[in-house]
Amino acid sequence: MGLFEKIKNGLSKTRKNLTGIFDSFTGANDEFFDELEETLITADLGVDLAVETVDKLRASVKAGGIRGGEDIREELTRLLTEQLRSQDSALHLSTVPSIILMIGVNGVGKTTTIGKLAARFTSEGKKVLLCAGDTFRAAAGEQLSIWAQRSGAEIVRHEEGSDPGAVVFDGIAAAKARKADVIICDTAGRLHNKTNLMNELSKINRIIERELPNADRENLLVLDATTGQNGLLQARQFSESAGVTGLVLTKLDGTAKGGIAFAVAGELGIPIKLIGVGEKADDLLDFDPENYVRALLS
Ligand SMILES: Nc1nc2c(ncn2[C@@H]2O[C@H](COP(=O)(O)OP(=O)(O)O)[C@@H](O)[C@H]2O)c(=O)[nH]1
Ligand SMILES: [Mg+2]
Repeated sequence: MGLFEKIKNGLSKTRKNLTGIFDSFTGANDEFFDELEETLITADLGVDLAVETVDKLRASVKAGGIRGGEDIREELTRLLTEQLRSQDSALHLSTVPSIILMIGVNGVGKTTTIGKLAARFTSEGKKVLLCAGDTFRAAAGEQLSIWAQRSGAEIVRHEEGSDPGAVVFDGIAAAKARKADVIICDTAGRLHNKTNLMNELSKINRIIERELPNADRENLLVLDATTGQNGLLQARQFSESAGVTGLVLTKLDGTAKGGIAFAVAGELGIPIKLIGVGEKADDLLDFDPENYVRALLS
C-alpha cells in the first residue's frame, strides 16, 4: 500500500460521511448545510472552524456557479486547503549541525518519529546523532538505541534517571566533535507533573540556545491524530511553554478523523510539517495540504 493510500484508509470514516452528504445533495438548503456542519464537527474540525467553513461555503453557493454535490466537494476542498496552505511546511535544517527537539506527551510517537527521521536523513547521506533525552524510563533509551542501529545513526545516551539537559549538552558536544549534520533529541512526555516537564523542556531549550546559538532548529510537537480535540489542548500547552516550530501528526493510518489538522493549524497558527502513517521507518510523509484534503474529501 502506498503512503497516500494509508492516509486515505485511515481517514476513510470521515471521507465516507462527507461523501454520503455530497452524494445525497439535492440543493443548497439549510438542512444540507446543517448536516455538513455537524459532520465537520464530528471530524474534529472544532465548532468554530466548522461553522466558519460552512459559512464560507454558503457564501460561495450564493455567489453562484455551484450546482451539484460535486461542485460543493470541489469548493470545500478549496476552502480547507486554503486553511492549511498559508503555512510553511518545510523543515529548516540548513546549518551544520542543525537540531531537532521532539516534544509531546507520552505515547504519541516521538521516539518512532525520530527513528523515521534518522532513517530518512542517513539515507540522504547525512550524519545523524540522536540524544536519548527521555531518561525517565530505561526502555525509552533502549527503543532509541534500536532505531539508531537500524538507521545507522549515532547515539548519546546516559543512564536512567539522569539529567536530560546533560544528555543534550553531551550530544551537542559529540555532534560538534564528530561533525554531525543533524542532531535529534528525544524527550520524556511524562514526568512527575506537568510543571516538571515544562521546566525541563525550558532548560533543554536554554542549553540548545547557548551551545548552538546560530544553528537551524526545529522544535517539533508530536500529536496523536486519533486523540482528536485533546490534541488541540496539548498543542496549546506546549506551544506556550516550550516553543513549537512545527507539528507532526502521527497515527493517521489508524482511526483518526483528520479534522484536528485544521483545528491546530487554524487556531494556533503552527504549521504541520510531517505526518506518520505507520510504525515502520518509511511510514513518514512531508505534509502536503492539498493531498491531505483530498484524502479526506475525494
Ligand atoms: N499506527 C501507527 N503507530 C504509530 C505511529 N507512530 C508511532 N506509533 C506507535 O505508537 C506507540 C508509541 O510510540 P512512541 O514512539 O514510543 O511514542 P513516544 O512515547 O511519544 O516516544 C508505538 O507502539 C509506536 O509504534 C504511526 O504513525 N502509526
Ligand atoms: Mg519515547
